Amino acid sequence: MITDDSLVIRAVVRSHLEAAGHHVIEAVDGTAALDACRDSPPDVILLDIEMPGLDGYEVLAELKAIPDLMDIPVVFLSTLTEMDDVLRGLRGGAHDYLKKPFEPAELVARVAAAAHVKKLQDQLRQRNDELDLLSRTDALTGLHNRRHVEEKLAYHHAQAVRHHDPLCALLLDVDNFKRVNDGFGHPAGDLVLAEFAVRLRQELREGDVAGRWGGEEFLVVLPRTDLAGALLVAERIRRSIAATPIVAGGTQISVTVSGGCALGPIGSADELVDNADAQLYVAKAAGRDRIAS
Ligand code: GH3
Ligand code: MG
Ligand code: MG
Ligand code: MG
Ligand code: MG
Repeated sequence: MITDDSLVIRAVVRSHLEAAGHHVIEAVDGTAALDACRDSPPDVILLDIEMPGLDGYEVLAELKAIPDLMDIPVVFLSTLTEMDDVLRGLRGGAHDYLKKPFEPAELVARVAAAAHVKKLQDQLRQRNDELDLLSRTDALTGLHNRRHVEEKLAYHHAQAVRHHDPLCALLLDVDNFKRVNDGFGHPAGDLVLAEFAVRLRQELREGDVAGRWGGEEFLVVLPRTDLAGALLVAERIRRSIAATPIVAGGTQISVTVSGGCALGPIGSADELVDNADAQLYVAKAAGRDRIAS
């Protein structure tokens, strides 16, 4: 994006950059530039300093205050050629500073360098997002891992307290899972857990949270859900598991699941899970393949 109040400068810059294969958009002043950036952030911003309204330094300061825009490289393009002007721009966070009149080849080269920085930044950000997701995900089931589901629970518990909404925690534990491992092998047990997670997810709505709590234990957080609603979900999950054997390694493995359901918000998120755990124990003691609340 070229931001300059001079139509001639915009046209000249555009023609050089387009000749070099860039797609160029124009902004006639600082306000227009900020609006255009919010709409669709460019890879590089060429920025005049002396303009009516916001000057280039002010535009830069605004950009640096907007998280989504702060990493876009800004290249000043100005008739201000004093070292103080240049330093002010660079210290304000500009990527580069070019003086007018500029050498077209130099402009193109400096814009290419800025675009390269932007590309590396985007790759870094994407890689970070991927790592972030991995660090929150249980590798076997693809569900949230324990740490992440604890964070989600804490968040939804706080929301429920604030908005006086009901919230339920459902702790699920595969019945006699040791027998699955003993009878079919640990890898088959893993496949059973993975398929369990698939069926679990199928029964949940958007906004419900499911995580792997431990080996063959799963925590489901049901925001804005009362006990009757939670029991409907829990029963659906229980039936979906019991109804159809899981095919693992060419064999059909029949499993059931028990669940403990607790209504909140009560004291703390931990207490809510403790209550669900106590109910899970009740379900197990009562013969398994059932939900207690
Ligand atoms: P209960 O009905 O009382 O829950 O009986 P259970 O056999 O399911 O309970 P127990 O806690 O005695 O055994 C759980 C088993 O789950 C033991 C453990 O080896 C197995 N397990 C835990 N994590 C995994 C896993 O990631 N993969 C496999 N294959 N097995 C696991
Ligand atoms: Mg100007
Ligand atoms: Mg268990
Ligand atoms: Mg156990
Ligand atoms: Mg178990």
